[in-house]
Amino acid sequence: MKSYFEPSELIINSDGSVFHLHLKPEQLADKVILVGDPGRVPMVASFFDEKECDVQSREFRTITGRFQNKRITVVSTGIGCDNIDIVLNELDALANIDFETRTVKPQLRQLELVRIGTCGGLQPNTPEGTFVASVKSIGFDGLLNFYAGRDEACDLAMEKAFVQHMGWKGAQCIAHPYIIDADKELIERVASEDMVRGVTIACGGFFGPQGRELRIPLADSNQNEKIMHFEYDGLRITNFEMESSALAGLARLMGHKAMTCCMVIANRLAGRANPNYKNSIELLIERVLERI
Ligand code: R1P
Ligand code: URA
Repeated sequence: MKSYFEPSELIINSDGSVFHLHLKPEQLADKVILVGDPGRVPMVASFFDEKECDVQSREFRTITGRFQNKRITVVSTGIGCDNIDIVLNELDALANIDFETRTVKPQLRQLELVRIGTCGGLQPNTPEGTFVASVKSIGFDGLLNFYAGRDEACDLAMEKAFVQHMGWKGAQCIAHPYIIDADKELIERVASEDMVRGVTIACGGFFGPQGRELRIPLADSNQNEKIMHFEYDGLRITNFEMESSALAGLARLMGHKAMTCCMVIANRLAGRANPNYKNSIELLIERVLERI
């Protein structure tokens, strides 16, 4: 690992905040809730007893405050694993790099990261409104493949079985999936008894990568059919979203605890969707705030 991070590698704004998030080190709590939609940030913070900061930059809105004596930061990531690369690296820098000396702090500060999102359900036990906690994430996004330690962190046997099941060989291997576990203790505590334990595919897109075909045909016309029938070690793939793999993967490599839980808003089996989900996600938010 490098011992000093040049200004081009870790960009710090003139007010001492980190480049994209515009957050300063002292504004970050150890417990962090990540949401995709910036509009979900004030929704989470509406449960806080007090707020200490509210910072907005691009799609990244951050509020830090207190919920029942717990200091919590809620931050929006926008859509996609590319944004998770920015948010996770900047949160980790805020926690573990000294901004004065631009060197790694001697003691790891471990963050607890819980993503609250929305997703598409793929199985009979994941209709609209279901809360799914991702025990494993399958990354169709490729992000973790750029980091050393990826093979040690991932479930290589399941990756092999999945690619074989999909029949994706050579040039037809349209995704090079990486499969990564969420933090087990966090899953037990936050998912508790009332969330479905699932395997989530995090896609680099909402349409083609999730098997949605509008005017352009898919490269693999049986993609979702095969995904729904994949079984490994008693596990089935339950849902599609777009961030859980990069979150679980980067957190693992950085030494943080992370998990994703999502509310199903699109039932891909039945062909139904609930676009008016915004009020019903409050129950999921309350459960995470109680348990984080
Ligand atoms: C797509 O509509 C977005 O919704 C899901 C997906 O992961 C993607 O970000 O999560 P959020 O509701 O948290 O954004
Ligand atoms: N988010 C996704 O990524 N997919 C869905 O189907 C619904 C929400």
